[in-house]
This record gives sequence, C-alpha cells and structure tokens, in this order.
Amino acid sequence: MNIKPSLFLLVILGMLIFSTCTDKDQASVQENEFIERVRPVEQSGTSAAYFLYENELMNPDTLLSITSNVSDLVQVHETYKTDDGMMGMRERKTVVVEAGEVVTFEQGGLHVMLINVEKSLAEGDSVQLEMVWARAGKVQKKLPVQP
Ligand SMILES: [Cu+2]
Repeated sequence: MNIKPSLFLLVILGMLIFSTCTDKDQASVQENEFIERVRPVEQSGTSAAYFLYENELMNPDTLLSITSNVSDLVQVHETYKTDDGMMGMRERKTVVVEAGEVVTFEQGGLHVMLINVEKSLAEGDSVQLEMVWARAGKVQKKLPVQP
C-alpha cells in the first residue's frame, strides 16, 4: 500500500539531487577558465556558441553577419535584466569591437544562438561558424560541441 507514495518521493528526491548537481556543475564551468564551445542539443533545438574574437586591426570593426553549418538561423543575443529583476535575452543587431579589443561571446553575456539546428549536436561533434566583419572580412571559427 505504501510502495507507490514512497517510490514517488524517491523520484522527487532523485530529481532534486540531480538538479542540484547540475546547477553546481554549471557554476563550476562558469568559475573555471573560459572554454570555447557549442552546447549539445537535440535536433530542431536551440544551442549557443561561446567563443572569443579579437580585433587585431588598427580600427574598430563591426560584425555584419554570422552563419553556421548546423542552422540557417543564427542570432547574436545579449543577456539583460528585466524591469522586475529577471534575466532575459534579446537579439543584438550591432556588435562593434574596438581596435585591439576582444569580444567575448559567453553564457550570461553576449552569445550566439544557433536556432532550430538541422541535426542533434553531441560531445565530439564540431560546428563551423563564419563571421563577416566590415574590415576583417570573413573569419571562420570551428568550435567543439561540449556541455
Ligand atoms: Cu540567447
């Protein structure tokens, strides 16, 4: 008679432990060194790309476009705080990098979204990005898929 409720509690407990561990793992990734990567995702899902880009030119440069071999829809997003204190994200239409500066696409900041990916992306796969900058021109970036 009591088996079902206790099983149910075990499942809930398991889920709580699992989500706590996952949160810790994510926190430690953020604290540790920055890893250039694309997040794993199922087919048709949305993933994010995290990487650095250094403007090695003597002038500011503007990102004109960014495309990928895994998704037809790629957007640069920025993370921001909503009026009620929640974290949201929205598309950033213009990215400018000053001369000699590095722009960081990262979790919780500016990031690149790969929307509606054509196939699932798992650890061991890699993703090709192509940026077009106003001055630097085409810049290709190959990123590993990693959580
Ligand atoms: Cu986003």
